[in-house]
Amino acid sequence: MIGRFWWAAAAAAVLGCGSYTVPGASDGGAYDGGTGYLIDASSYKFNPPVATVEQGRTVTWRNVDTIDHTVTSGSQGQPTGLFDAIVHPGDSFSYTFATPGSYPYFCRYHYRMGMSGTVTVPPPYGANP
Ligand SMILES: [Cu+2]
Repeated sequence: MIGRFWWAAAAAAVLGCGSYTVPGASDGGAYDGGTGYLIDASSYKFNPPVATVEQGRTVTWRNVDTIDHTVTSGSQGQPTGLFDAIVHPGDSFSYTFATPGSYPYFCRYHYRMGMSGTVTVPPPYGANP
């Protein structure tokens, strides 16, 4: 009974009413007013470095820095080939996450300095894990 109630509460929180109150909203990131989620690249960091977004959301990485960065899927300098973009200062790169999963990414130039992050897309409510 307790477990059942918890899931009902979680579903209500995810579905919400009107404005989105998904877990991603509390991790320092921001929705762009539409269906997108924003991550800023600056000072050799992605902010927020850990983001949780709903399936089907588009994440836009903005380079708000004065130097080039890349948004490259993979980790530890090993690209997976899912996405890989050089983003110049003032530019942005967007990717739509259609499939649940954990998506680590890094900057090719600065990953050794810790410039990396992860986008997590939880399975939709009701799906079998
Ligand atoms: Cu970089």
